[in-house]
Amino acid sequence: MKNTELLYNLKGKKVDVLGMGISNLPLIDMLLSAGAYVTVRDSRSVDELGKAASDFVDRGVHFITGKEYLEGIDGEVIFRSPGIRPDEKGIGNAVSRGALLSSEMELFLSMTDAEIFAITGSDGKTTTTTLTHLFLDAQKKRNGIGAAYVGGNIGKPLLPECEKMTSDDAAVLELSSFQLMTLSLSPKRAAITNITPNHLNWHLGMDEYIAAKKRVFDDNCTLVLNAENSETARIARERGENIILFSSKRSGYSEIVGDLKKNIKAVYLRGNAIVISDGKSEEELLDRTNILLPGIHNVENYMTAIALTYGYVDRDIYKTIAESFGGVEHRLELVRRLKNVAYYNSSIDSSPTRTAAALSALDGGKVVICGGYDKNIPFDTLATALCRHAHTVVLTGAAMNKIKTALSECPELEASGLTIIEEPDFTKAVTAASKAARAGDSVILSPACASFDAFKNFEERGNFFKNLVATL
Ligand code: UMA
Repeated sequence: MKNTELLYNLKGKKVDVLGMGISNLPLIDMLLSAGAYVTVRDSRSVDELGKAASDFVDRGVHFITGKEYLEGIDGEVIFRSPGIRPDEKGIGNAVSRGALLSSEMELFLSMTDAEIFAITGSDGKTTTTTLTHLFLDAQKKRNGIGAAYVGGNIGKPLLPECEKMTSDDAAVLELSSFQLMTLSLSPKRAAITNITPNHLNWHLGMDEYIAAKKRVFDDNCTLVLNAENSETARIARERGENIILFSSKRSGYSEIVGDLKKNIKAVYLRGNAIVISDGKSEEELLDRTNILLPGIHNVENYMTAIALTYGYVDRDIYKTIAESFGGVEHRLELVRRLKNVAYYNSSIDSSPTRTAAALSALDGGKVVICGGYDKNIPFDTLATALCRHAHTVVLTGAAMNKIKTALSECPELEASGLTIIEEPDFTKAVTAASKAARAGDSVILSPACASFDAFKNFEERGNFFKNLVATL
């Protein structure tokens, strides 16, 4: 491990940890072991934060909680949780006083020796991150040298693993715009799967959101970009070199690369074959019929992960994993077949584009359960997707009325014959969906919204749904 002294330099220093969630729990433990004086600041009380917080109190951690939790920050170093905006007044005051603003992820990046593979984007980043890790992990095991780690926004902080990492290892990171806002990376390879409006209740606007996503790459890394998304295509034009562009719609190097000529590769479909080309020759990497996961968006996820790992991974590994990988939990996860109806849990679908992608991945009649916490994003794309792909939608949660309005304004509503059922109670919404389903249909929980109106997170919502489906 390089830079061990970074952590141990904090011995005897005052450190403020903002937010005690998934990211910062192991950090607090490591700071205490390194001899720092730790103050944890969180809008939630020690009681709400639970046993982990009271255990930290016993170990000497000072807690400041409640409405004014960011007032009077006096540490030399501040570690920010992803969900806390860096421009909060209390943080700004501390920084102008000379405090260093950092994060658990930044500390990890400055301490690790592993090669970094970084993935961000509005949709598809968790599946792409998982695939990238599976590919590299299989290759490292085959070679018998090094290991592949996976972490970040996917839900696993990697800081505690840092000590055992060497330059033979790879760390695959899923990074959110919240994390990227204050991060500088030096990845070996980075990917932006796509950029569509998301988290606009947290970001000040699209410009800030896009600027955060662009922090995932530096001048030296190879950058993987989606040629079919207007924002990522714009980034490709701005950068102009050292890019792997992928496209599931166009076929052929020059069709995708156009005028960009400097060290550009393209990944695309030639018939069913996913190929890579440098403009001179094509190399076949995987047949899409080997991919177990449904939908063209999953073909795109494979294209991204293959582009990220191209040159690092033997071709047969792509095939072995494509044939066996059944998907990440809560992402179009098949829960049960009952009376010839398939029930899918896609609780991760917390944006309209994600729901649209999930719906287009499944064939046959569909009943969709939609709604949840309102992130202040437009629902017109969701309304169109529902009209095109579903015969019934069951609306629930806090955003129910907003989605209903978007549907009533959708020009395709009348011709689609979509049945709209309103059921604020989530349990009753699931029952209503099962009653509306006909033999051969799918019932899909694909909320197009975050879960925080009724659940702790999307996992809790997905598990609750799975339990309800089990009792139908
Ligand atoms: N908190 C405040 N004030 C705030 C925000 C949060 O006091 O304004 C407190 C909360 O009470 C909580 C603590 O800060 O106790 C930490 O909350 P957090 O949600 O910011 O951070 P973590 O629990 O560490 O979780 C974060 C990611 N959450 C967010 O970015 C909101 C997790 O992604 C991620 O898995 C985890 O780090 C990994 O280390 C979740 C997510 O929804 C799944 N991410 C978004 C997405 O994928 O679309 C970005």
